[in-house]
Amino acid sequence: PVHVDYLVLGLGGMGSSALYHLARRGLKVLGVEQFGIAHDRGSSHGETRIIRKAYFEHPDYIPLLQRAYTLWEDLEQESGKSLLNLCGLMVAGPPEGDVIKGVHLAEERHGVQVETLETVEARRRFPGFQLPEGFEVTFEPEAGFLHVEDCVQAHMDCALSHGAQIVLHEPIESLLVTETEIEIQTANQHWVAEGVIVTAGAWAGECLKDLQLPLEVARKVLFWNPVQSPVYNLDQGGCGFLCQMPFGEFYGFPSLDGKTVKLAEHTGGDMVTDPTNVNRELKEADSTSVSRFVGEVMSGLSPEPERHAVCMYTRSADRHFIIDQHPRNQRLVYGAGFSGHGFKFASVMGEILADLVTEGKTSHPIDFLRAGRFQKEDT
Ligand code: PYC
Repeated sequence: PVHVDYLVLGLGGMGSSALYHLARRGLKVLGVEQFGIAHDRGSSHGETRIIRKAYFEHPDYIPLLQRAYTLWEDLEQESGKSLLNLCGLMVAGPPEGDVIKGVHLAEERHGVQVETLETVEARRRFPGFQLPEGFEVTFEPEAGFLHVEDCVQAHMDCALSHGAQIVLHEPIESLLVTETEIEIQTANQHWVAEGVIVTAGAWAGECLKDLQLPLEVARKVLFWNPVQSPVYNLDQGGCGFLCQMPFGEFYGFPSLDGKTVKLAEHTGGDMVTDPTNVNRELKEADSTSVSRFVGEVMSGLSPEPERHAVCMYTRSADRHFIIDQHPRNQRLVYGAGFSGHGFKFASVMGEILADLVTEGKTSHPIDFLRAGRFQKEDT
């Protein structure tokens, strides 16, 4: 086998960042990816991802988000690319729902800046949205979106300029973890690494099958629907949106081209048994709930999509990320189960995973994301 210092398995959103953080520290690192750079076969494609700090999923994510914002800005500087657009995010839902309650908790615990709008004011501010009576509407001015493929490309470009090596189009056949060694086998290569970061996205469960992580993969369809009004245009004050409806959670982005709005359902999705062969064709039932949302809420948008893309969510049992070290060998570090809300954290996840594999610890508060939480009931 060929001996390497550090190896990152999977160079999507999280892996490209981990590769960058290791290379930036002057370490010798090899990245291995089964597809190409910034590919569209996993979970980090489709033009845009939301970034926000009023993190209704759990307030413990907020310190990580503060650092994620800084690191995205640093990456913009280093790569010379514009990655982040802080156009703001409108969040709407029933006042007693998890989403609105969670936004206010973020505001209270961490002082995240959020405006709460009365119904009349909300209708005036967001004329493209006819929200149900009784909904509460918030607006987070420092939220916005990331250009997802550009972020992956920027991490890769900067990692390569710091000396990272990469091998593309090389699927893994086996990952063997013993107390003393970590071995990786592909059809053409056999490596032994001092430290390995596994960021395999939808393939994480298979790569780390000895850990029996509670993960499931969902097929998620992203839609671009034609605009019939300029109200959603980014250059006319259009913003991101996330709405908790009685029939699911829906989110989307301002129109970047003045022709379409990208939107999707965050909830639901067909289960995927083989992520390599996920169905990328549009089925009739795929657009039902998004078309209903558009029909009921977004009068300036056509309910029929013009195009679509298929990506995957890898959901953990509690929908929170799983960041940890292998119990048999602490130098095998992994980030998995990003559950459809992880991309915005990629910049800081790379830093955390690099800390864990080099130092065995990180100063970032990640204990709430450790895998041990799933064993609590047995102990
Ligand atoms: O990460 O903010 C997010 C998000 C919302 C819906 C899908 N992802």
